[in-house]
Amino acid sequence: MERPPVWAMRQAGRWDPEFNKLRAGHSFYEFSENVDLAAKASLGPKRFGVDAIILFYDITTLAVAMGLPFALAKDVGPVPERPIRTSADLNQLDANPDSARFQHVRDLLALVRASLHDDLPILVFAGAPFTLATYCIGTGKDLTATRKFASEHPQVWGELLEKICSATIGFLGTLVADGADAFQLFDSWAGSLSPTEYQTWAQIHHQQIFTSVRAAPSILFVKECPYLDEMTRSGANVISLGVTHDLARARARYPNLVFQGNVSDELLRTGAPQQVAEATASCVAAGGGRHHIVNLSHGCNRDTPVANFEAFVAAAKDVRRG
Ligand code: 1CP
Repeated sequence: MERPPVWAMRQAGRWDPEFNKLRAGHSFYEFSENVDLAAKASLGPKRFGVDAIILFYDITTLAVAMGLPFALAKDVGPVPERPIRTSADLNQLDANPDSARFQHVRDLLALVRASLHDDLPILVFAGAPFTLATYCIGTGKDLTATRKFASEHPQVWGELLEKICSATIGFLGTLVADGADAFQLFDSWAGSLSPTEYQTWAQIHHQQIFTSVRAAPSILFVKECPYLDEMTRSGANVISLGVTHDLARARARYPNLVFQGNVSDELLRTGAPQQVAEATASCVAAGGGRHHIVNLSHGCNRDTPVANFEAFVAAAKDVRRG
């Protein structure tokens, strides 16, 4: 390929009217565990010309497989039926769930692979232990509440991170062995941690996961992460950048790393197609044409106009001709 590939985090989602049609009338987990529907959702963005398909499930899918059921609360996000509080709660969580517990994801991978006939690579993903743990204790991106929990229940918190780390290695290792072409680790909310918290709650787990799952290329995403050097030392092959990072400078500093990003997801939500096209062209130029995946700074927002997503993909693909 003579141009960098393009795809977007959350490329399948509520910004896409075709996705909403499919999703109507189903609860989130019922929908994502229905292999036919989840395959259609995963494949939907293909019509926009993206260069990879991301399997449709959620970071909480693994927690469900570990034994913690979730429901999707409207306008909030995933909420556990019974948040983890005590070591008794923790004992209910399986750190090495049998792969039958996420068989629907394995079946989804097989079905999407059969439908694609090797046209496009398939990406799988997991939440990193810190971000997934915040959902398991019911705090999500409320860092003050997460810190309070961690200081009041240090042992439960530490063991929860360890358990999720172990389950994540098993989950991603299984999907990669099943034929996933690359995997992404999302530590969405770790970018707001202090340096010490980042080290103990995020970085050591990233390193463990990237050291253990080596059979496919790996991507690390931390939303607007101030610790870029730490990210580059995580062992991931690809590092996601946000709007607070300078892609050209990161490129010069780490010539051999692959960078993903960093067109503003906010611009896709609020800008005009022409502005999106210009920002995407600048992003491709800043990436230098190699070792770069054109992507957004964060997931595609639900209010993103379809015309802007189209402009993003088209501009990424047009650059060499322009
Ligand atoms: O009704 C719906 O369909 C709900 C929206 C939604 C979607 C489309 C949720 C609930 N999950 C998903 C699928 C999903 N989640 C994908 C596959 C789609 C694709 O990429 O094409 C992926 C990669 C995720 C990952 C995910 N879920 C992350 C990490 C990436 C990120 O954006 O930071 C996180 C933090 C979640 C939690 C989550 N799940 C759903 C919502 C609304 C949220 C965010 C809640 C919050 O903001 O706290």
